Amino acid sequence: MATNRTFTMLKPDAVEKGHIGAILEKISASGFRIVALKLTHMTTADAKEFYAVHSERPFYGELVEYMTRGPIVAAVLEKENAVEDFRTLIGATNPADAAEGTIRKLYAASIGENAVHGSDSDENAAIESAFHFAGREMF
Ligand code: IDP
Repeated sequence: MATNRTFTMLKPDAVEKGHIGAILEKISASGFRIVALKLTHMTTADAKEFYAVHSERPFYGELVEYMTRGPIVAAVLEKENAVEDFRTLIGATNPADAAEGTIRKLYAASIGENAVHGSDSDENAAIESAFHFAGREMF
């Protein structure tokens, strides 16, 4: 397994509830190296573009509203097998189905407000990282 990268966001609900420190600690303790990090606030246009793949889904409007209602933490993470291992660490989309000890099980309230994002492929990790960070912001 090659060392590679994934992209994550701590979503507005996680930031509002004061979980930034706890979630970043869990990410670091799980072997991920933070190579880019910032607090940022997505505009409506940003969220629509980021989640364009879901534009035909019934929850799209709700998702865009949620992701723009407050700041998020965006980060790029490095580890062997980063994309797959991070998806395992965050757990299922619906926290009710997430495994014990996963970030969504610990910190998410619902399938909509599920605390954290993790890229689903190496290709999307690169696209999503470039969406939020300039090359000089990734180390
Ligand atoms: P993922 O974030 O686990 O990859 P996706 O299916 O790609 O899940 O969905 C993207 C995001 O859209 C989810 O993380 C969640 O915030 C939201 N979402 C997904 N399904 C629903 C739903 O049925 N109702 C409301 N929001 C949803």
